[in-house]
Amino acid sequence: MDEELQREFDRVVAAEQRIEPRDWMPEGYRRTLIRQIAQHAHSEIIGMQPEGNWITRAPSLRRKAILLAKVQDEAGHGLYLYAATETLGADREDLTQKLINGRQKYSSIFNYPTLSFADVGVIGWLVDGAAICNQVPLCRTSYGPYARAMIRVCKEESFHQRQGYELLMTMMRGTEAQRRQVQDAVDRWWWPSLMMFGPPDDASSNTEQSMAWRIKRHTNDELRQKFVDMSVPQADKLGVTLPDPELRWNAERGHHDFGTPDWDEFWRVVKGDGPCNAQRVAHRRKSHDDGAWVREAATAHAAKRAAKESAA
Ligand code: BYC
Repeated sequence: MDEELQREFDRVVAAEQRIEPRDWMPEGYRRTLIRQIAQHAHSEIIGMQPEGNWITRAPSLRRKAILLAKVQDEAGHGLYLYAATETLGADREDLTQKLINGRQKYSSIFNYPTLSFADVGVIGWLVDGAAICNQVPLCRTSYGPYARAMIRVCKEESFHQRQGYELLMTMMRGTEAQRRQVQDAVDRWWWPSLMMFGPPDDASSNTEQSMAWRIKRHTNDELRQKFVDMSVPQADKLGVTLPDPELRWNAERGHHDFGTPDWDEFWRVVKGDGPCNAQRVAHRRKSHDDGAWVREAATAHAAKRAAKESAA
């Protein structure tokens, strides 16, 4: 029986059809999806903090409204993704506990500080740009609810990226000090953005199996290369220098060559020792605690209603 179910699963995946919540799936597939989607959800929720830092200090009403909308979108992305994990049998409260107890990961990128308003623009351009590069292929991931969530997420991400690029264009047309601020932000965010794609393929423990299951559609290095190739002309147009002396066009490969990210730094940040890890998790834990009364009130309300309905 199990063999038959496995054959059907393999057939659906190979035929580029979608596995749905009601379908049989190997336990490892379910676990891998919960791991990846939960990390993705946590990243969206933790990712609200670095930019949220600038909402009260945005330089104009227009910039504040844009930033508010973007940060709210991220909360929405987190919710779709937590909902997708629930279709796999995960429990959202359990995932939240794992995040605030440091037992589940979120993207390394959100452990760096946002030091100036130019960081808001650079996060939009580079961080959301990297997110799009990584997530557009996930619209074709083999698990239906994840693939469908990604379609909407990607539409919103592309607005996020454009708002960032437009902000930077505006600053680059401004004063010399503003241009310096943009360059400084690019210098700080470039390498961490390359690290978002995960470790090099030969150090990526999950890629091979995730590619076979068509959860991942490209390897970490393939997507990182795509991102570099995409960003170089954008940096040129913006008038900033990407902080990599080894970055150059390789006509033979038809791609840019580029330097090696500091993988020791990456693993330190992933293991919890980045510039803002402790602060990000503490903030998330406090928000969760502060929200306890809302959850209690909602649960009490639901129980009362259920009691009323059953009495009626
Ligand atoms: N940071 O075998 P690998 C966003 C972990 S949200 C931390 O290659 P995989 C946005 C990895 O989990 C951005 N940890 O893993 C939000 C694994 O550890 P475990 C998030 C990382 O899963 C708000 C180990 O290292 N995007 O863009 O095959 C505002 C070995 O790695 C990282 C997603 O989550 C990292 N950067 O590939 C703006 C997209 N990289 O779990 C923007 C969905 C790796 O075995 N996720 N690790 O203990 C994916 O596409 C894949 O999970 C990854 C990693 C490419 C990220």
